[in-house]
Amino acid sequence: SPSLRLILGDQLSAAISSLRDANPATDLILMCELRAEACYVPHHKKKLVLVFSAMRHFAKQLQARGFKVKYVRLDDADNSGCFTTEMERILTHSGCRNCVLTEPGEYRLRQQFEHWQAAHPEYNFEIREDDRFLCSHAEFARWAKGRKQLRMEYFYREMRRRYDILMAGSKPLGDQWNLDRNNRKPMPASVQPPAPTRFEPDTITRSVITQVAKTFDDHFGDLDDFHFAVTAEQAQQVLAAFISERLPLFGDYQDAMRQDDPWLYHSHLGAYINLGLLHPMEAIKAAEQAYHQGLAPLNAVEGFIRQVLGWREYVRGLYWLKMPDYRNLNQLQATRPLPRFYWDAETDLNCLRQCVQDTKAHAYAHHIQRLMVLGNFALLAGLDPEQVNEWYLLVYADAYEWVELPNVHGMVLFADGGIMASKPYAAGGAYINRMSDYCKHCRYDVKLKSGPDACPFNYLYWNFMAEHAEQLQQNPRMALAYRHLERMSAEQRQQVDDSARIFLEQLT
Ligand code: FAD
Ligand code: DLZ
Ligand code: SF4
Repeated sequence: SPSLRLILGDQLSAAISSLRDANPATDLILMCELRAEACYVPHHKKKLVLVFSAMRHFAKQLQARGFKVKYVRLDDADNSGCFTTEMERILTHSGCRNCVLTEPGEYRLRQQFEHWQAAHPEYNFEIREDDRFLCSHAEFARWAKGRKQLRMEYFYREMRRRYDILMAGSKPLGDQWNLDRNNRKPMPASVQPPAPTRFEPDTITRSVITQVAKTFDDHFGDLDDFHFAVTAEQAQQVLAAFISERLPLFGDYQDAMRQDDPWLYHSHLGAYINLGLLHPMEAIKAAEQAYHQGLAPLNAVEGFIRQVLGWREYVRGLYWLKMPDYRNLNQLQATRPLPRFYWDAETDLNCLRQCVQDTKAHAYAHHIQRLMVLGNFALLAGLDPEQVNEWYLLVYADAYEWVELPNVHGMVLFADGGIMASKPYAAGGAYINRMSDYCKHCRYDVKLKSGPDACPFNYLYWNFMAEHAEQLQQNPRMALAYRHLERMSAEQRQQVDDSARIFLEQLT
C-alpha cells in the first residue's frame, strides 16, 4: 500500500534507508523548508543557502527519477513551520496510513517524531536506522559496554579491521595504526595551497540566496561570494580535487594555520558528507586508493581516514550513547557569557580575530582553528558551555548537534569531565605561534607571560591551571604542567593572577 516518505534536510542521499523500497508509482515524498529548522539556532546565512539549495536540487533529482515529491517551500502561504503538522496534513488529505522516515540526526527531532508516533497509533509510522553511518547505535553501545574509558583510538582500530581499510592482513599497513607524529608541521611561508573548488550559483541557488537575504537578514554571517557544492555530483568534484590536489600534504599541514586562509590542505568535505551529498565510505575508499596508486603518502591517507572512519563515527556514537544528559554536564562550572567578538571579530587578539573573520565569511574554519584558538579561548576564559555550543552549532556549514556537541562540550570545554578527551586541550600562545603566522600580526607579544602587552593566552593558561588544580592535577597527562606551575615564584603567580583578572573583567 502507498506510503509517505519524509526526507529531512540532511538526508539528501539517493540511497537513504527511507527510500530504499519506495515505489514511484504509488508513494509520495515529502520535503519541507521550515522556519523552525532555520531558527532553532539562527544558522549562518551561507549554511541556510547550502541546505535549502541542496534540498531543492535533491527534490528535482527525485522527480527526474519518477517520484512524486511534495516540496513545501519556506514562503508557501500555508507552510505551518513544523514537520509533523505538514506530515499530518498530507496523510489526512491523501488517506495514506503509512509513513517512513530515516532517524533524524539530532535528539530534539527524534523526540519530536517519537512523540508524534506515540500520539498517532492510527498511522503506521516507521523510523528506520540511518545506515549512512558506518557504525550503528547497537554496535557502538556494544563497543562501549564495560569500558572505563571510551578512547577514540581503540574504536578506530576496530573500524579499520572491520572494514578492512589500510590493512595488511590483521595488521595495519606500515605496522602502525596512527602516524600523527609526522603530522604536526607548521606551514612555511613558501608553501602555497591550491585554491578551494568553487561553483558558480545556478538559478536555484541564486533564488535561495535572494530569499535568505530577505528572510534571515539578522542571522550571523556573510552571504556574498557563495560557492559551495549543492549537488552530489558537485560534491564528487570536490572529493576528486581534494584527492589529487590536497591529500598528499593533508597530513603534514593538518594542524597548521595561516592568516587569511582557512582552507589550506583540508578536504572541505564535512558539510557535504553531513548533508548526505557524499557517502563517508566513498571519501575513505578514494583516499585509500590514492595511497595504493602511490599518489599520496601513508601519513596523509591514514590521517584523513582516521578523521572520517574514526572521529566522525566515534562522536556520533558517543552523542547517542550519552544524550540527553550529556549537554547538561558542566564539569568545570564555567559561567562567563560569550564575548561579543565571537560575533563581530572586534578584538585585539589577532588569532581570534582571524578565526572569527574566516568563520563569518565562509561558515568554515578548519579543525585547529576551532579547537586551539576559538575553543581554547572558550576553555581558558571559562565561557558558558551552553552559549559556546550554540555558537558552534549555528556558525559552521557542517554543524549538526550530533557532531558539534561532543566536539565542543567534550573535546573543547571538558564539560563532560573526560568522557571524550583524556585531558583538556588547554594551551598557551606558544602553540598558536608555532602553528601559525597570527602572532606576527598581533599587538600582543607571545613571548611575554604577564602584563598589558603579554599574549592573553599565556596568563589565561596558567590562571586556568591554577583555578582547576583540584580537578586536574591528579591527571597524569597534566603532571608536567602542574610541576611547572609549582615551580613558579609567588611573584610570578601574582602577576599571572592580576593580568588574568584585569583581562577577564574587561571581557564582558
Ligand atoms: P578535514 O580536516 O578535511 O577532515 C576530514 C573529515 O573528517 C571532515 O570532513 C569530517 O567529516 C571528519 N572529521 C574530522 N574531524 C572530525 C571530528 N572531530 N569530528 C567529526 N568528524 C570529523 N565537524 C562537523 O562535521 N560538524 C561540526 O559541527 C563540527 N564542530 C566542531 C567543533 C569543534 C570545536 C571542533 C574542534 C571540531 C568540530 N568538527 C565538526 C570537526 C572538524 O573540525 C570538522 O569536521 C572539519 O573542520 C570540517 O572541515 P573539512 O571537511 O575540511 O575537514
Ligand atoms: C539544518 C536544516 C535547516 C537549516 N533547515 C531545514 C529545513 O528547512 N528542513 C529540513 O527538513 N531540514 C533542515 N535542516 C536539517 C535538519 O535540521 C536536520 O535534519 C536535523 O538537524 C537533524 O540532523
Ligand atoms: Fe593570539 Fe597571543 Fe599570538 Fe596574539 S600573540 S595572535 S593573542 S596567540
